Amino acid sequence: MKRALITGITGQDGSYLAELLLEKGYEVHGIKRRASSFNTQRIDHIYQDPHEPNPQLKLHYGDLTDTSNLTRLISEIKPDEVYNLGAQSHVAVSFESPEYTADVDGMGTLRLLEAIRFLGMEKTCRFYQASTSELYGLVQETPQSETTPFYPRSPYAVAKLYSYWITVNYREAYGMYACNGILFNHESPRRGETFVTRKITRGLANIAQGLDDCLHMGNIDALRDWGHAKDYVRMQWMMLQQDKADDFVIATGKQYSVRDFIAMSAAELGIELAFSGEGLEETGTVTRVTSDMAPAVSPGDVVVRIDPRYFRPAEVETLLGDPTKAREVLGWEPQITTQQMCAEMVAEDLRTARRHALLKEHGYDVPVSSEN
Ligand code: NDP
Ligand code: GDR
Repeated sequence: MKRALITGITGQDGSYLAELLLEKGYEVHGIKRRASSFNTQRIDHIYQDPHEPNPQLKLHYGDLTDTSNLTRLISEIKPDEVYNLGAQSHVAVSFESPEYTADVDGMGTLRLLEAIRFLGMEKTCRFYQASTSELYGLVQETPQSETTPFYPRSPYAVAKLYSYWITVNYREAYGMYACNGILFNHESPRRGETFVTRKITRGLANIAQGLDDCLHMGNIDALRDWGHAKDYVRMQWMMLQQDKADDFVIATGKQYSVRDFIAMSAAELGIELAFSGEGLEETGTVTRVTSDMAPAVSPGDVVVRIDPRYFRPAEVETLLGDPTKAREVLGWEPQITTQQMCAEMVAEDLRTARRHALLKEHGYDVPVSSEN
């Protein structure tokens, strides 16, 4: 039986990857951070009572900033595969906390690689690094492939650039089986609420049910290549099953603007939108409502406004991936389209919004979050 260690197991990708590896018969170990409230919601459905005989999922407290903790865990667990998915993963937040982001997203990777090497496991333990399309930043060619030059545009991307190269370096210097997956944006109903797709699907579902009245957005001209997280974690596992370690771009090869994604999500709720005005004055107004999923919305309602607070000091305007190498070498193809992913996210957020609307109608408190 293979043993895997996942950093970031409580995040979007970590939860899907843990499911996949359990299905494949792995013993899965995950590092979770100590927090003042529960942070395991995404993996609660696969939690196994440690008092039961032979649990296949085991959680350990730890942190990517803590060298001795990581070294001890790797020495005790002796994993065959390490998936480094843990990160301060929000690009806008990295401008607010650049040093912490560098420590976790850059140095954290070095700590893991060095622990594997120091423990003499460099020939037995395979390593996956969660690299990112943000490395391309100010893009030098379109579409972006494994050979496109990098030009990072945020403290997050600069930290991830270090991790990309230190992973390549440990492969070349010590013969480690270490891979970078250069993943383009991928989403799901488990996506963090402050990333743009989830902010949109959740925000519009709340507006449809009368729990909110407007979405406040940043740069809706930004272009992204959005896939489904389930497809992308499958590829993370595939990358560690090859004869030779290598780096791969994972993307759909299709591009949409944030504005397109807003319109696509609204359409899933039976809301037709028209955008008008320019720059900070642009708004999204309801022109037609064609279903009973949005009882609180009427034609003429302004449901999208621009708020400069969500603009970034340096923006990544356009990303479009070329997944040819993944298709040709690994036989990987995404199975879920951007539209299908959007529909799944809207359906899930609508279910929650309906539940909250019902609670509100009967005089109960509805959970609200100040985060956006
Ligand atoms: P999430 O933000 O959903 O998950 C991040 C995970 O990292 C969480 O489990 C979080 O724990 C954990 N984490 C944060 N800080 C630390 C720390 N100091 N020590 C240990 N763990 C920590 O991200 P995703 O699942 O979306 O992404 C997974 C990885 O892939 C990340 O590295 C991200 O940068 C990268 N990536 C993501 C893409 C995407 O589109 N989703 C695209 C390309 C790369 P907690 O739950 O406690 O916050
Ligand atoms: P990104 O994802 O920065 O690409 O990083 P995000 O969803 O945060 O932004 C995508 C684009 O949308 C624009 N945008 C907004 N973004 C947010 N979050 N909130 C808004 O209100 C808003 N309005 C417009 C952004 O400016 C941006 O252009 C994600 C993360 O998962 C990274 O960890 C990962 O490495 C990359 O994807 C690939």
